Amino acid sequence: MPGERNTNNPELIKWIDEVAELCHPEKIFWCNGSVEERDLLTAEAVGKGVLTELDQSKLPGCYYHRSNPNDVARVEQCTYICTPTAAGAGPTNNWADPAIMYAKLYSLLQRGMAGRTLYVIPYLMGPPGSTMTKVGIELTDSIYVVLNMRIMTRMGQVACDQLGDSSDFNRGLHAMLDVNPERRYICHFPQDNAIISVGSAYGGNALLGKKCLALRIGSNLAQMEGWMAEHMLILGVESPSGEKTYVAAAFPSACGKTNFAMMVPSSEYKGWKVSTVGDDIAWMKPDAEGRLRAVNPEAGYFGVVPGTNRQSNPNAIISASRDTLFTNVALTPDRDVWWEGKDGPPPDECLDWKGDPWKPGFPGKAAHPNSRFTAPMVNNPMLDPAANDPAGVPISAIIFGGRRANTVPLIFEAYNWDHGVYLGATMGSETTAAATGGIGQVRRDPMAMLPFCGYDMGDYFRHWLQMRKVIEYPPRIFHVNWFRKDEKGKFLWPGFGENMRVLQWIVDRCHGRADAQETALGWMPQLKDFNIRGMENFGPEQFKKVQRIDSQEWQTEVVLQNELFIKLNATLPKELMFERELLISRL
Ligand code: OXD
Ligand code: MN
Repeated sequence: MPGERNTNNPELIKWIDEVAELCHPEKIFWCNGSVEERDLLTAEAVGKGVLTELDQSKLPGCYYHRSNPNDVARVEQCTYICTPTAAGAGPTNNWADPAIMYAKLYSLLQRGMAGRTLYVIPYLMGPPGSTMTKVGIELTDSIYVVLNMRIMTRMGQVACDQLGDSSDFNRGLHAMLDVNPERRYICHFPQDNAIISVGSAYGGNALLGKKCLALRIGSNLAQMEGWMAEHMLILGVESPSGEKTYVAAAFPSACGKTNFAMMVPSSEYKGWKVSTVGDDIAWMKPDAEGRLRAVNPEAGYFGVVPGTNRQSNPNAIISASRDTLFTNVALTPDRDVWWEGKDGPPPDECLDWKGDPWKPGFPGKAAHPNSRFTAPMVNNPMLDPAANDPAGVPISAIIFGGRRANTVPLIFEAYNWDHGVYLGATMGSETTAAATGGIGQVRRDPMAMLPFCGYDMGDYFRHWLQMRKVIEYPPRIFHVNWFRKDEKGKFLWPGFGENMRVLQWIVDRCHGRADAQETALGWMPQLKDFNIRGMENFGPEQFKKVQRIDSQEWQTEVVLQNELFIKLNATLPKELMFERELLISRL
């Protein structure tokens, strides 16, 4: 029967009893992950107006959701790391004393689920049977969260089976309360392997497996257990001769990780195949042969919708064409979805993401800039055959990148691991709509982990440096910038499928085949080392521009890079200060 208890795990039952006593739900529903359960909960969500059924002939299994307009993105100002000391969280996180925060949250949660259902979601982060996989239990009063978690994780019986009677699971408690920004707290208690999130139903705040467990708690577990929890996509590249190379890449939120992870190589690259292991998170650990292996802990994509179309990301369009939830896009009268940047003309009329009538020419956007699709990864035609492999995939290259209109060249390679860590640690990017706050300012976002590292950032850098000692064959480290502009504000690099040219140089470097020139920033391809054959409007002149190192810009950049280092002064590893000195002397 759907909803019935499906485990006898004593610790789990005890914890749920305690939460039920605190929150007073009307009933408890244990999720088993079956299709029957999905259909039942979907029908209930439609009945309650939480979901709207889309045109099932066009979009089978797809539903539409509109969130509270005050709740559309991650809220970094309400996100806390509650470690015993403030130093544990470090200067880049909001810290709260665990006892004080638990007391505040418990008082908010008193009878916080009265008249509502408490759903028990057992889930896995990682492929079933993998030694890297972790079990989480999310307790939530949001049916929307249940249906999202069902797509984003391996959820239900499979997780109960992996857990057995063990007490080693992450305890995640989520309650919407009155979805009030004044009572919104996303709190992490690493020493208890616990998360409490209240007052929001937005993905990154409420789907606790993703940012909360896989990154903030995950980074703590990784540091203790000797592995790496990173905000990285994982993709495979197969050459025409069948050689397969895997790379992991860290770009800040909403900088095209999903597009890159699902890239279709441009027409020049017939016979080359890119395949997706993951689009957002990588858990990586050295294997017995001394190579770094990665799994994608997730089972779905929670992708940014605006700008997604058949040209920018055909595989995302296919992935989101069935069994997908759309959040905060626009709804057309014929129950289709629309967003800015979708293929074809805009609808004559529709309802915008707030539910208000919208027509082309209206001042506001029809879809929220951070509107999302939640799609199962099995829908992706390019899903890598090893995406469910418990052993993970061997990583040959790590790529860091940001959104930078100037200063940073298209591609260069670090001299060695420590220099690569420096490149990651000094990453900068212009802010986007994935988090609330200003858009377009450059902020330092080390390893794209600024909002996600669950402990002191200086210690996190130290952990990166330490990992080199246990990886016999470390991946090479690269830096990319797809977003450099010319003096007229036009992008210098076409991006999308043409990024395969950059990927080819990276892969060739990994296999010791491509040449490079030593520069102040690192190893750089010269024109002879980089394939621009068949490119329209991109010749030697453009290559020179997109790769240019402007010493004036770099003088400013090294000063700006130091701002974060000064903030992290107490724990910043010496190696990174030396790398900075070396860079300055090379410049
Ligand atoms: C995301 C993010 O949703 O990074 O993946 O904000
Ligand atoms: Mn992300």
